[in-house]
This record gives sequence, C-alpha cells and structure tokens, in this order.
Amino acid sequence: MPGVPELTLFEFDLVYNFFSFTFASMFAAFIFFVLSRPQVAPQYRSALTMSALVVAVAGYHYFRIFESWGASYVLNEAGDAYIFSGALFNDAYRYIDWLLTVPLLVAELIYVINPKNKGRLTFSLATAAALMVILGYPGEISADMGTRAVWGFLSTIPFIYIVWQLFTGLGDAMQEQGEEVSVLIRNTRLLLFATWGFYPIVYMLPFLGGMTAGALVAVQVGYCIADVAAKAGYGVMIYAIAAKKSEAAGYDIATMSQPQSVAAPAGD
Ligand SMILES: *C/C=C(C)/C=C/C=C(C)/C=C/C1=C(C)CCCC1(C)C
Repeated sequence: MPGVPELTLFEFDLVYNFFSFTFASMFAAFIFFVLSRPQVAPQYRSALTMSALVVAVAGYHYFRIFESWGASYVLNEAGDAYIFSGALFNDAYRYIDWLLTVPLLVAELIYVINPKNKGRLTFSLATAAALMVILGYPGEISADMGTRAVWGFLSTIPFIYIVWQLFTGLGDAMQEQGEEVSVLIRNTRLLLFATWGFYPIVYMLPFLGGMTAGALVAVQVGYCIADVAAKAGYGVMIYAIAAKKSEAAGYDIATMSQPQSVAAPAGD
C-alpha cells in the first residue's frame, strides 16, 4: 500500500505507548467523574454524567484504536523497522468518537453555567460541532494534500462559529456568576479554546511535507495529548465549577445528601 510509511521501532512504540496512556487516562477519569457526581448539587449532575459519558466513549475508542494500530504494522525480517501489515489503521474510530463526544463537551459547559436556560444554544453548538467533525473526516483519510486542505477549510467554518458563540453567547451568562465561579468558567473556556485549537494544527502537520513517518506519528501523538486535555482535564474543570457553584448555593460538599440551607446562599 503506497502512502503507509515504514516506522522505526521508536516511532511505532511511541504511538503505541501514547494510545495506551490515553486509554488509561480515560478509564481513570471515568471513575473520577462517577465518584464525584454525588458531590455536586442535583442541577449540576447532568454535566458530570456527560463528562463520564465522554471519557467512557473515548476510552472504548482508544482501546479499538490501540488494537488497530498494533494490527496495521509488523516487524520486518531484520527486526529493525515496522512495515505495513496490509490491515489499514482505522482512523474512523477517532472521528466516530469525536462525533459523539464533541457535542457532549459543548453541552457540558452550557449545562454547568446555566442549568435552567440551555436548550437553543446547546442545540446549535452541538449541531455545528457534529458538522465540523463530519466535514473534517474526508480530509483526514486522504493522502492527497489538496483534498485535505479543502475539507479542512470547510470544517473550519462551523469551528469558527462555535468559538464565536462561546465568546459572545456565554459572556452574558458569565456576568451573573460570582467572582470565583466566573474565573473558573473563564479558565475552562480558555482550556477549551487552547485544546480545540490544537486539533486543526495537528491536522495541518502533513502539509509540511506529506504523510511521512514523522507526520503520521506527530498527528497521532498530538491528538492523544489534545484528547486527554479536552476530555479528562476539561471534565475536571467542569467538576470544579459545579462544586464551587454548589457550595455557593449553600450545599455542604462533604455531606451532600443533607444540604444545609438551600434557600440562603452561604457567604464565603
Ligand atoms: C474530544 C475531541 C475533541 C474535543 C475534538 C475536537 C476536534 C476539533 C476541534 C477538530 C477540528 C478540525 C478543524 C477545525 C479543521 C480540520 C479538521 C478538524 C476536524 C481536525
């Protein structure tokens, strides 16, 4: 198969170990979100549920990605390089994963900021997120750089819409939050921009010199790092916001089953 470069032992193992690490991170994050869910006020528990779903879906896909990677290369006869086995590495796992998790990630943020008034913004952002992923896929699997550029460009349109909406649409909602909470929300939004901005950059790496072994390895490692930050790291931030807001609403985090006085917000 032309277009599948030979890898050194180091290159193959690097990707292999990153997949393994990412799988473990998603698995651990899942346990964390499930255990933390009862420690936030009931109105924020859907956000924690969504965090758990995101890392569960991602964990499953990383397991499949990990297997697919192992199956798509074999050691050459000399034992000093990995060559294509004939079974193509399945990039679709990653895109199906994004299709399911990216709309949930957007919804999580909106739900934690304003659990009451969320319908329309969630719907339009989740739709845009799905569109972004679908439009990116034909470019991702193409070895032709022109095709990659065209689909990448189309995918960037809904991407910009999301970024713009999160800047303007959430601005108003943030005004109504207390000082500590709005700092947390601002940081979470920053984390979202920084990590999401990383994906199109990783996507563009092959433009530097085609799908070489180096580009292929960098793309896989880059997506792993971005996924751990954008799913597990971001979920922890969402938890921090939910916990802070629960406290501000009078809940005692340690004894969540018995809220003190929900009616009277406790001062700090
Ligand atoms: C957990 C997975 C996440 C948060 C994935 C996010 C993915 C993106 C923001 C992807 C964006 C892309 C573009 C803006 C253009 C090129 C194609 C994509 C799909 C890599």
